Amino acid sequence: MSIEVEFVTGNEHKFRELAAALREIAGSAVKLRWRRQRYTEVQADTLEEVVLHALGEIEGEAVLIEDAGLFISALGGFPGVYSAYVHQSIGNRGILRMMQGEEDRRAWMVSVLGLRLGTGVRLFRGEVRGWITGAERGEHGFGYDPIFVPEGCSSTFAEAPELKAKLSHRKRAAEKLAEYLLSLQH
Ligand code: ITT
Repeated sequence: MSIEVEFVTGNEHKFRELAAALREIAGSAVKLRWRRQRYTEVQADTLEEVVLHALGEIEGEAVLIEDAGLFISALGGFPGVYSAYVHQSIGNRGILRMMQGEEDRRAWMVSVLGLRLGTGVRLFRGEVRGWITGAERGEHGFGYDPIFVPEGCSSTFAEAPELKAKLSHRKRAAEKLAEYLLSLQH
């Protein structure tokens, strides 16, 4: 038996990463299809609120969406829920400028996956701690990957995609999602 879920996102990188993670964890028991669609994100205080609101707007029997973000300790958690806007406007270089001279480089990336199956809604949260580099490094990945190094490592996610596949916020959220979807099939 296998369960099919539609991942609604305008970001192909997110789809590829999540599909690969689910394949690795659940094999063919979970099938992820990509519904390439942008949707409006409300401005809210948490990624969870953004996801819950968006899930209410999107049609479908088995749909999944994700809101992700980068949270920087020295900036009080900024850009956080504003991550998409900030990346579009000032980008990684803008973040690095804001962090110039800052010794506290701690940061964390968060993924909140929202699943709606029929009328039931569930959220799955994944988090990875790390720090912000002094310059952009690496060509892989997307978004903030060139400036984020996971805890205990020395490469950015953009330099080491295998590291990202193993311990990213998205991978951790995918583990919880897969566990839930597999539990429905027993
Ligand atoms: P959808 O909303 O259509 O799913 P998006 O790219 O807008 O796609 P988010 O709102 O979840 O995705 O992402 C917020 C920002 O964080 C955006 O600028 C992304 O590029 C960035 N981001 C998300 N996941 C990331 C990751 O795994 N590594 C680096 N940056 C990431």
